Amino acid sequence: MQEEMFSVRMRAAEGGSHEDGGFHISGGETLVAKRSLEAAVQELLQKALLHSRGDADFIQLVMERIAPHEILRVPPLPVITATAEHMHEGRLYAMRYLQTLCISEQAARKGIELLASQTNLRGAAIMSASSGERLDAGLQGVRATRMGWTEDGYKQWASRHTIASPRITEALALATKVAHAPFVLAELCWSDDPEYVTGYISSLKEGYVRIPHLKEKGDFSGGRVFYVSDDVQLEELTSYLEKTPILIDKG
Ligand code: PML
Ligand code: MG
Ligand code: MG
Ligand code: MG
Repeated sequence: MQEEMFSVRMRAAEGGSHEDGGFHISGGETLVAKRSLEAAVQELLQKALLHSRGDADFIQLVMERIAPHEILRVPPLPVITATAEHMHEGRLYAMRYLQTLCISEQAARKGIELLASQTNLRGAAIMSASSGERLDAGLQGVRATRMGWTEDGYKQWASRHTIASPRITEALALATKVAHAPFVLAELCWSDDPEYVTGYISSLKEGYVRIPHLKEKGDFSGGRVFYVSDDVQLEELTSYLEKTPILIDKG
């Protein structure tokens, strides 16, 4: 018999809920077997409570059972770390590298400018890879959820990667799900955590490329941009990102 699986998602804000204008502190999500649900909830709760963006006074945790037969399994994207000694070099690298992934110069610039100008972005911006126009409805952002690792997949990956940490493994699971999304050409991300300056550009084509400096320490800016092709069907894309359950499995 297949094990029961649960999707867990957390969001936390300070000064009230996000809807009431609170400041976004942290979000996180995973997909785990029922027997690991308590541990997963505890880990996400800790993430919300111990975040360097602030002191959350609104924390929401949602758990939903997922039918095992609906879950797709994919291996993690390969991980590469680029060289960038400081933010200027990191952003220049990102500008150039995005263009090798069929993102126009204008869209690459708009994506970087968007992340640099947002300190309270919840969910990812959907952006046209050709024009750089933002396409998510009402500029509300779209959240990728319902993804996690299989135990074996995680063990194998962690045994081969010394960089394994909760932050990176969560980001890699999300990036892997997003890379498999219809219409998505690439993702650009850096954390809105003022203590964490490494970001990444990921794609199905080239994998997960970490860029050590995409902002300066102390900066609260950050978030995610999903670059999409001109033929994008937003409903199909949003439904995949929010609903399709994905487990990252052994490579
Ligand atoms: C986040 O923490 O919100 C994003 C994490 C980016 C991880 C980058 C990396 O170190 O690979
Ligand atoms: Mg975060
Ligand atoms: Mg996150
Ligand atoms: Mg794709």
